Amino acid sequence: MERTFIAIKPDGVQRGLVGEILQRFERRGFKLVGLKFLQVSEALAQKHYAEHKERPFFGGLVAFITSSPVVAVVLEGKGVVATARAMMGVTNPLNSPLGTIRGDYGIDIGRNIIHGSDSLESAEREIALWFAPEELLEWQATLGSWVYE
Ligand code: D4T
Repeated sequence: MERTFIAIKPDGVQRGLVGEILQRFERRGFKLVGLKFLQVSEALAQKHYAEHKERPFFGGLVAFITSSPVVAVVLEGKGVVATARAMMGVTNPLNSPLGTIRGDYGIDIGRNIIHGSDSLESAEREIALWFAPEELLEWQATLGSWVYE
């Protein structure tokens, strides 16, 4: 089954949106397989955002993600990579439709509340970066047959 990596960024945590955001994914039917609350190190932030190393906003991005705790999540389910991105909205919250997480709660691009892997390859890389294998739980969700036919 497909897996994705989600991070509720410092602004999402500080604004008390952790429960609300996790609830949206749970209610959609996606299964939690990893969940932790952490202070992101400079090294992890730099690796996570490595693709943006040359961009002018890179320094600010690393400073922001390390500024206050983050909730790291691995979700599992059919089509979860693309669907989680659709539920988040687009990078700039002001351009995100109402009903999406960024569209409902954000304004500025540098305070866009949540990160989600943008492809299966990114998901695999990010899950390995943020979680040790033993932190990902294999468990049977008994509601599964009420979510999948
Ligand atoms: P993340 O990676 O946080 O899920 O965001 P996206 O996948 O939607 O967008 P991204 O990788 O292009 O940007 C990463 C991160 O950088 C911030 N950002 C982005 C910024 O502060 N200024 C900018 O001009 C851009 C393009 C927001 C998200």
